[in-house]
Amino acid sequence: MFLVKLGGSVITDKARYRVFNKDRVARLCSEIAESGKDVIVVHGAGSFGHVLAKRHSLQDGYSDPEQIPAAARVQQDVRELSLMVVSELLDAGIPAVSVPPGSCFVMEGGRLVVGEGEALRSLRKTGIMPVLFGDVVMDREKGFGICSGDQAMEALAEMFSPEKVIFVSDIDGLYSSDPKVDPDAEFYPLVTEDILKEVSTDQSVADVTGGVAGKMRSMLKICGKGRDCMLIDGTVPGNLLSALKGEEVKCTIARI
Ligand code: IP8
Repeated sequence: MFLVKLGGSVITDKARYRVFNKDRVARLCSEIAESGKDVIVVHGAGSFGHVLAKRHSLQDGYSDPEQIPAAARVQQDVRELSLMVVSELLDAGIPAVSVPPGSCFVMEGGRLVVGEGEALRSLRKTGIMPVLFGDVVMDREKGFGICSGDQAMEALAEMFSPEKVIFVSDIDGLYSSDPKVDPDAEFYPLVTEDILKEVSTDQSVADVTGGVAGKMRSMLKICGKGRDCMLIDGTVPGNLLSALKGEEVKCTIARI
């Protein structure tokens, strides 16, 4: 089984509130279908989640009644995004259903608690792909918090032991600094804990879940079980298909 995260930067315009990149998502879903692989898709929130979450500090948990309408609004926005992603999967011929983490699970101290995941296992047994995503999730300690799609990836990797894990982003891997502004940025084909400490990872717009550094940390956690965990550029047509088929793709691979 393959675990694929479609990052918020590829499926939305992260700088513009609630702008969905329909054509790109349709293409990525077709690549998944064409690969013929058994895949679970998780997706990020992009501008459907991060813009309002940041404005109302939802990632820090409940502190002010003023946050409540924003928490509900973000849940609504990311559900709408998820339904659009699932529509593209269905159109590509993949039976899929959106499973909102905020409606199905809780968090404890900022960590997602999935438990046995009976519903997820049953969906898969039936041949339906459960699609999780970055969401506002109730937290036993903080009232509520933000569960990133990366956290959902960690939980699913634990539960389903995928043979390969692919993070699809708008960049082809980890750099020493932001390659969009620094032409001398060094590319890292491999990331380890030590490399991550050296790197300036302040490379994202309105992002409440840790940007590139957070993603690399998740990748390092997931790759610990003898499986490839890679970050690829999903803006390049064919990259996801190649990665799923095991062909060479420019990427950063996480290794412990
Ligand atoms: O885009 C963030 O999930 P991510 C979720 O996977 C929200 O980091 C609601 C901001």
